Formats: sequence, C-alpha cells, structure tokens
Amino acid sequence: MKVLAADKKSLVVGLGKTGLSCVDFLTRRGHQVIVADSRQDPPGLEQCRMRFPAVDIYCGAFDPDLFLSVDQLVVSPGVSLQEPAIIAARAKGVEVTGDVDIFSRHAKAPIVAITGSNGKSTVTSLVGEMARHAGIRVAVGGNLGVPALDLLDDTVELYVLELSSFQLETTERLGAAVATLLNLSEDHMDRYASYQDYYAAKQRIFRGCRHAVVNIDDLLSQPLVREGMQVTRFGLDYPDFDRFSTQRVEGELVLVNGFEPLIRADELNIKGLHNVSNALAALALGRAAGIPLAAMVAALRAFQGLPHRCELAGRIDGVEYINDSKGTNVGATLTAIKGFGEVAKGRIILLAGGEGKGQDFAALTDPVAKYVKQALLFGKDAPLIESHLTCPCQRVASLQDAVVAAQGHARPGDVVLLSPACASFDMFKNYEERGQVFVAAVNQLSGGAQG
Ligand code: UMA
Ligand code: ADP
Repeated sequence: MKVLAADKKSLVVGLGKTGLSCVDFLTRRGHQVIVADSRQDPPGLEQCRMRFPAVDIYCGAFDPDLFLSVDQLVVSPGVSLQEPAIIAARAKGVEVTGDVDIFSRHAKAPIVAITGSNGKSTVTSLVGEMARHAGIRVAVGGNLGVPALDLLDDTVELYVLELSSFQLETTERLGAAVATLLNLSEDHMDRYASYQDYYAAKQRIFRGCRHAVVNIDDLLSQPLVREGMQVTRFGLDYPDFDRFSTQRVEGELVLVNGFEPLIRADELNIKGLHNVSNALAALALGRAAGIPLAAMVAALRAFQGLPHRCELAGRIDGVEYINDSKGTNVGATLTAIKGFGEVAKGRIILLAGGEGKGQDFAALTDPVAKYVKQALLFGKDAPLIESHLTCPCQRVASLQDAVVAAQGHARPGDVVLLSPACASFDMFKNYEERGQVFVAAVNQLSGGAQG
C-alpha cells in the first residue's frame, strides 16, 4: 500500500473543486503542498488564497521545472496526463496520482463505484437513495459533484461514487467492494488517442474489486480480469435466476429479481427503457452491497430523477419541450431521440450542438432521419453535426434563438428536444447553465394554455 508520507512534497495540478479538496486534505495532514493551474485566473483561486494562505499557487502555462521539484503530482480530472510537464516529471520518477486514488487509500467503509458512458449520475443517485431508505449512513459523490475526498468521514458506512474515465486514469487500485461499467459508447475522444484507450481507462474501475456488476446488454461492461470477483448481472432482455431483468406480466413490463416481480416499469417516475436499465443496475449494485430489497424498491418508487435528464420543461400548444442538457455525447442523444421518437404522437425538433469532443456523429444519421423533422444547431461543432444529418437543418446563434425557431416549426404532438450530443463549455459554464437557459427560454414563449 502506498502511504502519503508527511514529508512528501505534493503539487496539486488544477484548481477546481477537485484541486481544492486535495489541498484541504493534504494540508490538514501537514503535507507540503503547492498548486499549479494553467489558466491565469482559475475558478478556485480566491477561495484557495483565503482558505490556505500558506500554499503557493502558480497560475499560467505549466512550468516543467516546478513539476520536477516535487515528489508527487495530484492531478485534477480536467487536466490531461498527456501534458508535457506531467510526462516529463513522470519519466524522472515523480509519482502521479489523483483525488480518488488518495481517497481509496483512506476510506474505511466499502465503496460502490459506478462508471460508464451514460447513466452514471442516475444510477449513483439511485444507489445512494436505496442505502438511505435502508437507514445506512451513506456518502454519495465523485464525478456527480462532491469530490471524493470531501466525503471522507469515519462515521460513513457506505460510499457510492460516480467515477469518470479521467478520475480512473489516476487511480491505481480502487479496491471497490462493488464496481460496474454500465455501458460504453464514444465520449471524450478529444482526450483519448483511441476508443480502446477510453475503454481501458473505464476498465480500471475493476482493479481490486470484490464484486462486479455486469450489463448483459453491453459486452464491453464485463471486467477483463475477473479472478476472485463475484459477479451479479442485469439486463433488459429476459429473466433468469442469476440476474435482475424484466418480464412481461399480463402485458405490463415488470422489473424482476430472478423471476420474483419487484416493481412495474410504469411505477418508476424516470421514463424510458434506458431508465429501466438504470434501475436494474442500481438494484444489482445495491444487492451486491447488501442493501435489503424492500428498501431498494421503496427508493425506486420514490425517486423523481435528476434535473436536465430528459426532463419536461414545459407544454405549450400541445408541444412538449424536453430538457436533456445532460445528453452530452452521441450515445445519450440517441437514447433520447429513440425514446421520444417511439412514443411521441408527432415528430421531434432537435436542438443540438456545442463542443463535440472529437466524437464521430455518424451514428446520429439514421435515427435523426427516422424521428427528427427539423434540427436546430448551435455552437462550435454545428457544421460538423450538420454534415451528418439529412433532415432539414438550421443554424442558430444562440440557444434562445433555437427555442424560438423550434416553436415556429412545432405542431401539436411534436416534441422539442434539447439533447445536444456535445459538451457545453464553448457557450455555457456547464450543462446545468445550458439547461437553465433552455427552460427560461421555454418559459418566455407565448402560447395558448399549457397542456
Ligand atoms: N485546468 C488546468 N489545465 C487544463 C485543464 C484544467 O489547469 O488543461 C484547471 C482549470 O483551470 C480548473 C481546474 O483545472 O481550475 C478544473 O479542474 P477540473 O476540470 O478537474 O474540474 P473540477 O472542478 O475539479 O471538477 C471535477 C470534474 N470535472 C471534470 O472532470 C472536467 C467534475 O465533473 C466533478 O464533478 C468534480 O471534479 C468532482 O469530482 C464534471 C464533468 O464535466 C461534472 N465531468 C466529465 C463528464 O461528466 O463528462 C468527466
Ligand atoms: P451520466 O452521469 O453518465 O452523464 P446521466 O444519468 O446524467 O448519465 O444521464 C445523462 C443522459 O444520458 C440522460 O439524459 C440520457 O439522455 C442518457 N442516458 C441515461 N441513462 C442511459 C443509459 N442507461 N443508456 C443510454 N443513455 C442513457
């Protein structure tokens, strides 16, 4: 086991939420800490200066000599390990770690770890709610929002962490009690040389794991190394004794444990088959973590879903406006298009665009042709997306303009769907702000009675 020796000098790289949590954790233990951020005026600068006046902060282009002057680099997920200063320091023997790695060495309670391209936040929140319903003292966070180190507390009985591929890259051996890779589709291709590299980063979630939860519907969710691991399965396809799945009972879709009915799909407040899959994943994870079934089912019944995920923003003149601002990759947007396309009485008006992160948008072509009558495209990669679409496309300068144009195209029964398939940071602070701007623009539309 690696130990953080008190005389080790650490350079915290990146001064966002994660960087601040690392500075806090390390300084409280008496370590020597300095901070570097490649931006001149990073988001956590003032806060860091006020809370940790003794910590030196270096802003602006990374200085390779600074990176060589320490024993270890604690790298934030937003910073690529391919930064030349990091590569050079590593080559000279400087240790490279991250917040989740440090967390895993200090957490005393079992960890349930969740990664995947889509559904992570929903499943993580669900497992957290299930544990709460069972009266377990649970701490929930990671990529979901609260950095892992800020969760550390000796009274916690269970940690539930959403982990991104970036966080896993700097995590040597997580040692989770239960871990899952929910599904895999292209994302963050601006940070990875290949899809294979992205997959390899996700697979790290299984290092040292005792119980893997595997999605039968996605072969890539299997741990590549499985020795000594228990496995629980989930999947939409068909029931069997070894899995959480679904079954038709008198025409109704029911979630089942083996062949035991648990809850009808239409009793869930989160809609769409992808959310049935998310609920099954949460049940399998919760079961593997020892949460009683009754508490898990109660939590499923109560869960209202997270904002900005296929959320109804308004209904005007018989048109539904859906906020799926968290649809930040092609896989998520395909899920939303197919989900609404299958059930809408009319067709979809799709609002998409932003920072495409190097993704291939070709997978959108056929589903968009089938379900979308008009695309309204904005942001940096609007031209690239348009090159893959055959439906009528219109470029707009802002999301507000897109909403106004969408109303012009919409007829009763249609669905106006914001599911950008892109990150937001070329136009917004984050996906939450993008979702809020969309909802505000919908609220400003004039129309007949809502409904
Ligand atoms: N920075 C540099 N140089 C760079 C890039 C970033 O110095 O080349 C600095 C920035 O100036 C900034 C700091 O690094 O000061 C930002 O750090 P960060 O980007 O790692 O962001 P945090 O605020 O620490 O938030 C991170 C996650 N962000 C990313 O992975 C990009 C948050 O996930 C997470 O909630 C938080 O840690 C707590 O664990 C957000 C996210 O977008 C929601 N995640 C991606 C996703 O879900 O697709 C992976
Ligand atoms: P993540 O945290 O991985 O981004 P979220 O739970 O926040 O996942 O969901 C983000 C979006 O991804 C949703 O709005 C929906 O469009 C899509 N999505 C959610 N779950 C799934 C799933 N199991 N399979 C495919 N797409 C999904």
